[in-house]
Amino acid sequence: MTHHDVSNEELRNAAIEVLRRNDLGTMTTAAPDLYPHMWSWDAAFVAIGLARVSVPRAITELRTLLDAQWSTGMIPHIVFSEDEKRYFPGFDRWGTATAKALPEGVKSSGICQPPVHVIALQHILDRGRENGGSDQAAAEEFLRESFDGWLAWHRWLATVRDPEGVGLVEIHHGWESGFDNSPRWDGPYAAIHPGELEPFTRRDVLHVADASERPDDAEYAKYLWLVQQMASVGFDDQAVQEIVDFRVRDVFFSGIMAASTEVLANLAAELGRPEEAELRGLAERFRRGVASTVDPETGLARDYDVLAGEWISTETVSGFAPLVAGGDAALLSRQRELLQGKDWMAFPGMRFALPPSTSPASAAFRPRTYWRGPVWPFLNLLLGWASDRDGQADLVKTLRSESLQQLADLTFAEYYEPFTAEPLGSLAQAWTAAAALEWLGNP
Ligand code: 2M8
Repeated sequence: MTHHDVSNEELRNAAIEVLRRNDLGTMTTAAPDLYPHMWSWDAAFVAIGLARVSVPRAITELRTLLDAQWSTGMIPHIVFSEDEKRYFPGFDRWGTATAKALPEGVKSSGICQPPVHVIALQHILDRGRENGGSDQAAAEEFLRESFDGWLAWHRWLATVRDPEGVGLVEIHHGWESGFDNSPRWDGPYAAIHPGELEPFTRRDVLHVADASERPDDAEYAKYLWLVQQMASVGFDDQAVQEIVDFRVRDVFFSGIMAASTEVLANLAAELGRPEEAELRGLAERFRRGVASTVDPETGLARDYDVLAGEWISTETVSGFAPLVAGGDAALLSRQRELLQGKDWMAFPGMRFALPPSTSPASAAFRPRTYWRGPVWPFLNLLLGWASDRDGQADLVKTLRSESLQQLADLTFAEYYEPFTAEPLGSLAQAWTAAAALEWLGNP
């Protein structure tokens, strides 16, 4: 199936319509039914897309998220809307209401997601400056107003989640990675044996065509067990780290941390802030941390299971964390070769030359199951952004043209089957529409 007949203008209008339908006023839901709340890293990509349409509305998106920042500096992974019915686990089940660090009047989860936000902030500034006038003024004002919030967020990650300064962010739930049921986490989850769980009914499976596109029940029980463990200690950072059954140094999260902290250092320089040097140092620490995980044989970056004391070697797209982080030229060039090679973008028979979440060459590959194989459009946008930063015009061109063809089916699916391009998961997913808008650029 091809979509030659869809013009860029039609694609743009359809993407704008998806964002409009998910817009609750001051937050954009990640998807209309499956995810009726704001998700942290989705919001960053949504802001990138919105900035192509309305700079003030993009600012509002990041401001809403930042308003939910905990007093510790953590930005929570879900900011709940008033919709109590469709998503599980909701605010009540999270048990964050009594957490000391939760700001007054905010309903959020008690974990975080990768820090893409400052990259989004830079996009808002770029669009504001292109447009000039009130857009520029609003974007620059938002930078000044929000800088301390982003600084606190990055400092929290660098201290609380990397206390030993190894340059890798430790996560306490697969949900924090954003790659929920990726084979990356099969080892750590296999070691978890949930204790007594409060009973629950899943709702996510009601919103997809086929339950096998989502994680299974045993996986969900473990997800909820970890939430219950954290709630039992009031989501206190120190206590969570002591008792939680999932402690992993997440290399892809760390790659984003490195890239984003470098952008924050640039913004600090622009504002003449004294924290610039501190931020450059942090960015370098995380770049090195990410590079230190690379398996010399496969060339892919790895996660580290702290509780088991072992590396996690999987053939997932997170292995390309160095490409996001930036840094060592030889490492990056080897990684680009791998990415464009036969196990990834050039795997035989794929509908588009786009990296699947797990390599089809891996035994763990499942073409239709969520983070176990399908192609995720927002990730390709992130890889494109990093490649553009590093002057890789050819790679950007390929990612862009293949992505635009994929997205021309106008479903804006959460993820796609790599060989048939079948849209899977939720349709009208906000960050997929945002990726289309950013790839299209200004009209
Ligand atoms: C998925 O995760 C949520 C839990 O956070 C879920 O399955 O309920 C992931 O794809 C995550 O990366 C994403 O941010 C979220 C919303 O799109 O959905």
